Amino acid sequence: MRRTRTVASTENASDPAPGRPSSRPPSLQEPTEPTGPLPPKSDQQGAQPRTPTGAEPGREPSTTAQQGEFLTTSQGARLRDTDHSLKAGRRGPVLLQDHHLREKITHFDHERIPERVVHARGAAAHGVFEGYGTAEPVCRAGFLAKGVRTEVFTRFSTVVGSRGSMDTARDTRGFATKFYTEEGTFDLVGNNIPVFFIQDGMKFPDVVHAAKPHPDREIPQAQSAHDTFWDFVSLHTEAQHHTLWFMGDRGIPRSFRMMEGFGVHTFRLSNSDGETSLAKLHWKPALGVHSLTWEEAQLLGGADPDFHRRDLADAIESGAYPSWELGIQVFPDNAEQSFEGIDLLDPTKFVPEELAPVQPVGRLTLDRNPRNYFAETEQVAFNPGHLVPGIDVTDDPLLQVRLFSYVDTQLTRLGGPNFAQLPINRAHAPINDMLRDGYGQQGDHSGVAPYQPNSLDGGCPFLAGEMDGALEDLPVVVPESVKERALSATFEDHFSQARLFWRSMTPVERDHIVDAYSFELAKCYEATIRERQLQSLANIDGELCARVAAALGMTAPERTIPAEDGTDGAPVTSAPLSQLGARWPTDGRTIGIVVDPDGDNSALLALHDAVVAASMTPIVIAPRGGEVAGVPVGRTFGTAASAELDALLLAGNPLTAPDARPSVDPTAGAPSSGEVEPRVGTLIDDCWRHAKAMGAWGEGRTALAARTAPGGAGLVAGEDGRAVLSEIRTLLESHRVWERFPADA
Ligand code: HDD
Repeated sequence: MRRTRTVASTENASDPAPGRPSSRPPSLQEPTEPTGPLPPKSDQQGAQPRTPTGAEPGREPSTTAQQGEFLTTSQGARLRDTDHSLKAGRRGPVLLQDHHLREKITHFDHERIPERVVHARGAAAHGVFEGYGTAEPVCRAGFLAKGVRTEVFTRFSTVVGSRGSMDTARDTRGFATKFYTEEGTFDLVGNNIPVFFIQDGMKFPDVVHAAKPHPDREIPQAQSAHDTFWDFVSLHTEAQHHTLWFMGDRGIPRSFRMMEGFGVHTFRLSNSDGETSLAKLHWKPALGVHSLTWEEAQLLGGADPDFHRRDLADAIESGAYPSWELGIQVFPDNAEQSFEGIDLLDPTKFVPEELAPVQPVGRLTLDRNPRNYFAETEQVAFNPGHLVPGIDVTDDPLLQVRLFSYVDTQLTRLGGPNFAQLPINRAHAPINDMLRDGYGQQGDHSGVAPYQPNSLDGGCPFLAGEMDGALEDLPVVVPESVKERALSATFEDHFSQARLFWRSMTPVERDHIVDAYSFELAKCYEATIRERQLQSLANIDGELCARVAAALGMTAPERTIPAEDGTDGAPVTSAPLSQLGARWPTDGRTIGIVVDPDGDNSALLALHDAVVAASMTPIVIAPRGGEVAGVPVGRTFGTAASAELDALLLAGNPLTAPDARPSVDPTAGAPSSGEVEPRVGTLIDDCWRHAKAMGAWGEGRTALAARTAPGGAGLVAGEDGRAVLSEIRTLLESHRVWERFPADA
């Protein structure tokens, strides 16, 4: 059946009737007069997978852009034409009366909404949370009860960059989860770092102004490596601890799937007997915590700015669903609200797991990609004030200010007070509020008495009692005090936990931290800022300061604040802070397989399938696109990049450069027969430098041996691709071949 119509012209009698071929010369024919649905393009024919991961594209109508038979206006009137404005004559002026034109352009003009003032760039997924029931002794929230499954939506983000900035910038990552529970929506709006920049929300605009691009030239984008940022953190030494975390590897995660998440603040939990505890909330990723190298992060910023977004969507689409365990650290709800000398209301402090173990209370699994980025990921509105019975806030002065900020920002960003009615923000619990009218109101409320109590609407709705699962204002004692603009003296130590973090790092992680500070501070023009920051580093740790000062060619200052390690039972190091040393599942890891299409590829399909069966993603890399032995080529030699891969396999082909093969690398010179193909050689070199596991078999071993050190760590040479893959997978469990990084480089 034909779905399109041609324009019936009333002006030119010589025009053909609708649907008939035009008699005008081809150059004068309208370019857009399709007479039926276009045939599929050649790459859409046959059984070729069309999604990036090879998953079958959705066929149901809800996954198509438009539904219904005819294109209509927003009022449902069917349209004959949507390509031509209504004009006074073919070449005449456009008529104001063209309703469809005005509607189309007006709507387009207003398609954008303000991006988030922070956390503008993000990616999200739907999923499910299942409670273990283990939280019951301390928390009565229904969604934590054993076996209860709750729908969730999680959005990950960078903080500083704009909506179009790159994913791999060095930055803190947001980790915000909306639990659509039966008792109302609970939002856990956290980060991938357990401490925050500032102790009082009053300073939030200041730290954000300092971190965002300079207001005169609006540069640099999505960077902390600039004067205003380091000016702020060196003047506000409370920011030093958080900054150290993201100067470390956690500032450049390998994947959203491989990040921890933290609620940061201390929350107050209550159980069904009304007993309260203080608690910190943690997300522990099933895949472990892993990072890019700084070089990879920078390269990906250009080669694939959507790296994290793509990684999340591809993993979910291919069935490698990321998951995290929710855990709680529980502390007695004492009058001081402190634990082992740590003020639990100070958001620049965390509690080492050695002092309070993280107890698992449930599991989050993300298993569905959003269908529409704008409707879901862009319009989702989180708020740390969205709480459920059993979970309450504390007096942390950062959290208290957040409780104001999140609703306030949505009023501008989402255009009015009814953003909770947007589908992604709608609670899954029954809603029976008395909020009325306002911009964007979708409700058609009945009744005459939206006030409480009333006698005209039968007194409805009624107030819930304790037994009806009502939110409770816990009877917390507010100590007698005076109004003042000040912080508690227990917030004054800005350095000892930063020192704990630094000392808990392995040598290679310390190297990365030194390199990061050296990079960032070298980008600051003002010497006074560098000097002041070195002073803070000296107060954290002398070795850290000396190494950064040496890299900057500056003199390391002496510490001005005494180090107080080990006081109050605080550990000097904390093992869980390091990302190294354990082994993790390899689900969703990306394996590059370099092949020569002219070689023997009889085992390639089986190898490809073995990678898929191991829940990893194979990417075949060949000199040209198309297919090799029934496997689609994912990258050509010219587009493959080490940064995109977790490991590299060199299939049993020679991978040498024939004399005639042109080199794309002008510095490589003309390769002679027998040399490793230059682009494959560069790929091997990069994978070596990025400490990727590499394997080869058959003739592929020659290429690997030619570009790597004999007996080098993380290299696997064998006779058979499947056996090599198995060893590579074991190496991948440690994420990288850490031995390749010189410990004292
Ligand atoms: Fe915030 C967004 C996390 C302090 C004000 N914040 C935002 C998001 C995350 C966080 C993950 C993105 C949510 C999304 O994906 O839509 N923010 C944090 C954490 C903090 C924190 C972990 C400290 C522990 N934030 C904080 C303070 C203020 C804000 C102190 C203001 C005083 N945050 C906002 C905001 C944002 C936001 C301006 C921007 C967009 C939005 O809220 O919806 O209101």
